[in-house]
Amino acid sequence: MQIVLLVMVCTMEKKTRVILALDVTSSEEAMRVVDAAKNYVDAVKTNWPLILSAGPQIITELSSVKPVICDLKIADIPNTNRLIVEQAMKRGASAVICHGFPGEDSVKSCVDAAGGSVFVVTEMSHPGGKQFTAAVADKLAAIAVAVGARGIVAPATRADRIADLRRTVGNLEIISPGVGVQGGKASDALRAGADYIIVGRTIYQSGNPRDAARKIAEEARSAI
Ligand code: BMP
Repeated sequence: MQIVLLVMVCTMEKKTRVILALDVTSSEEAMRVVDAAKNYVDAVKTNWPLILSAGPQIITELSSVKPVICDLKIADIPNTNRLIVEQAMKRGASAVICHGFPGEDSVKSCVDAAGGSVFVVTEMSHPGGKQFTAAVADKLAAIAVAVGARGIVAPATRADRIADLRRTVGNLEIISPGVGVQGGKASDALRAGADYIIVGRTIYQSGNPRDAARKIAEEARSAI
């Protein structure tokens, strides 16, 4: 499993720049959407709706098709964070997403357990993201740098903030949700400095996930 894990971590391509947010609630639907969209996405992000409905083995199933980012938004004390990350990595996750607000020691615990492959949430993309996370986003990004995380999550709904946060994180990876239904544009986010955009409903709720993913990948390609 250790060897498989290393291979998956190393092979998240930077080709389409699209990460599919697979917030569906059955394994059948998940595999249908990922199979349709797989040629137009570099990775799949899975979150609680799918993990709770399909069971944690869905991480392993999906990882046979694409690298899987486990978006568990981990936010606990260091020991509990470590235990959560170990379970996700054991099942084939290529990366995990954690919150930074529990503090540097908690984020570092995730980084150690994931072999570095951790994205730290900064300013969140929804309107409420401005209420608390916006004010501390630069500090959260600085924690990601300090502990050697792989990257950060930054809002496509506020592309100017991606540009600000890029100045803080240097060459760490920026993955950016909020494209499509939330109002952000793939091209704006990438031009502002995102490495990847994260797209969910615009793909999985469309009647044709393959075409929807292709269109976003084309927009991404034209922006870089
Ligand atoms: P959608 O494209 O359907 O809006 O999905 C966006 C995905 O990104 C969801 O899985 C959501 O949990 C996640 N996300 C987000 O929208 N904003 C953030 O600030 C952080 C996220 O992880």
